[in-house]
Amino acid sequence: MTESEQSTPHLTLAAVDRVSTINRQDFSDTYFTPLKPLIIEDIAKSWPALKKWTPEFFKQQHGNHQVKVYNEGFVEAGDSYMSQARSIPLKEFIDAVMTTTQDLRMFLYNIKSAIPELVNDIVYPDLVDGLSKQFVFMFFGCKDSVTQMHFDIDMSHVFHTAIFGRKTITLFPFEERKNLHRYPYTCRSYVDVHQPDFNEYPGLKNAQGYRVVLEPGETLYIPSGYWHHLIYDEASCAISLRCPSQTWQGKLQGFYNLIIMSSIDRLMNKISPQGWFNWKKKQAHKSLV
Ligand SMILES: O=C(O)CCC(=O)C(=O)O
Repeated sequence: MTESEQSTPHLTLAAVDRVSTINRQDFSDTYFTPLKPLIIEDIAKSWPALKKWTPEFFKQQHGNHQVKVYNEGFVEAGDSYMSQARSIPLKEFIDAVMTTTQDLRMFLYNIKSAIPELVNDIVYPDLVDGLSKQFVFMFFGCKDSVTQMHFDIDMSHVFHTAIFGRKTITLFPFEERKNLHRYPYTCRSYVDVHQPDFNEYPGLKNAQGYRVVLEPGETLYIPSGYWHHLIYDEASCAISLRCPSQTWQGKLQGFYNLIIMSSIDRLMNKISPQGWFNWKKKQAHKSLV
């Protein structure tokens, strides 16, 4: 293990490289093409959002919007990715964020379609081509929220900027799916990366990943297909900008995941929720996927 690596009992986690700024060429050569994560400290420095977006601002200016909120329920048998949501006014959610500690999050909230004026408070970085202007996702949650280990179904590259609130993020390359005991036909793994159980999930002993604490104002580049697990160390609001995978392999994988894999999972969840979940669990424990 090098000096930059940390380890919880046997989990091998390297530190993520960190720069204040980077030019397009260096980013492409060292991180984007080889799919290596990076923290970029200054991407968001000029974003009005950094000063303007406080819980109070959202409550005062946009409190009457209905928003979907998620909790740990979306890991239960029979639930597809993104199920188990309930809808509440944003001001009610903000009250929960400001006064409680619990797993309660707005997840993949597209500000471009929901509150388009918010997009004026961010500035698209000039690091890559093809950043989506249509999908500008906000992730907003109470202290102690947890976004469980998953990879993004469409295999996009993600630039995740913390507007406020600190998060601890654990990352693994897509190729570590066997070691993470992926549940087949899903983009989910149920391993606990903070208290790893090597008896239940022996593949974890071989998994090679990264861990980073993302501070407010910093941007984490999450390469296409990377697994990510997030703990909200503080009440937190973040924005993810995304662009499609540049490789044919990534594009095909994204197409397969979205059109075929998720349809099969949804169908089987309807036909036999518990049976299907048990089968996936068994396969995941065998590490066959
Ligand atoms: O911040 C979160 O809770 C999840 C972020 C995420 O999964 C993403 O940006 O793709």
